[in-house]
Amino acid sequence: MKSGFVAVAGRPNVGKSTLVNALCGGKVAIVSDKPQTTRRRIFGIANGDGYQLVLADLPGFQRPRDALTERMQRTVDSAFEDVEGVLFVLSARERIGAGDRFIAQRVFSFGVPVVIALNKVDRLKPGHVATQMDTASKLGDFHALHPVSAKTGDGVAELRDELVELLADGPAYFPPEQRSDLSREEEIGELIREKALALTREELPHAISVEVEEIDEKVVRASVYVETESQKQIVVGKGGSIVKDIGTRARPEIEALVGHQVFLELVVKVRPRWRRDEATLDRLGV
Ligand SMILES: Nc1nc2c(ncn2[C@@H]2O[C@H](COP(=O)(O)OP(=O)(O)OP(=O)(O)O)[C@@H](O)[C@H]2O)c(=O)[nH]1
Ligand SMILES: [Mg+2]
Repeated sequence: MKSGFVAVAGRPNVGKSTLVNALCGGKVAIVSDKPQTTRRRIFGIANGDGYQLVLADLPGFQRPRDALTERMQRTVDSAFEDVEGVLFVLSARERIGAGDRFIAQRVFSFGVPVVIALNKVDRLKPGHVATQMDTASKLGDFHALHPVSAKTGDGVAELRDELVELLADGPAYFPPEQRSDLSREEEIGELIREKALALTREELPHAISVEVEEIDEKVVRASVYVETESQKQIVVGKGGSIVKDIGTRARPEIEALVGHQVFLELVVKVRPRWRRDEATLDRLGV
């Protein structure tokens, strides 16, 4: 049996979580088109013939602005101990620049193999991909470089094989049926947050958090927190239309998770400055 941990590093929004999901063959982490979607470390578990690869999906590297983002960056800073390697994710759709070089300085200093995934190569011209691969290859002394599309799955199997090569003899850390280290409540809270992120824009997505209060046979009760009354009005929507939409989108995925129909009760609440409140952040597990 081969096993071990690989940390997933990169700028916000490059597709780290989408790639972790693709590598694990199912949804582990939520995804959105807004940066700073991932707020805490999530282990995504990929089991295969004679191996267990545990991917540590992480928030993107960022400059902290408040207690929330400070904690997120601390999570990133402490995630590279005891890993067999680092998966350094870049977006081929953006200029590879100072932000990536800053992260490269860190990840190439840990003394473990760095595998670069040049993500989002779907629908890019081969010449452009080649140029981006050339730029990526100059970031540091990488172990391997894979062009991939987490979205279409192109190159993902080859990347997985590469990461499995880094594993050492060891035990399975998680039971084979387990796909992540999130609790049921956390998984459901994240699904609801994903739908709320999809329906909001600009600063609002960053001000949203979700807490699941109760899960029983028939009912899931959860609160969607924002920081101000005007944000609440937006998330509730005209006649409750937005919060209803969040629920409609989240419910099928929650039902697939728990294996039966549920009634989803969502309430939007204001909790001023929760992003700066350590007790709230403790409760959210960030
Ligand atoms: N075209 C394309 N889009 C992708 C690909 N992978 C991810 N995306 C999109 O990129 C956006 C960000 O994806 P995430 O997986 O949330 O990115 P992340 O790096 O985890 O972001 P943070 O958690 O905020 O740091 C989403 O809109 C994804 O759909 C890809 O291979 N191709
Ligand atoms: Mg993410």
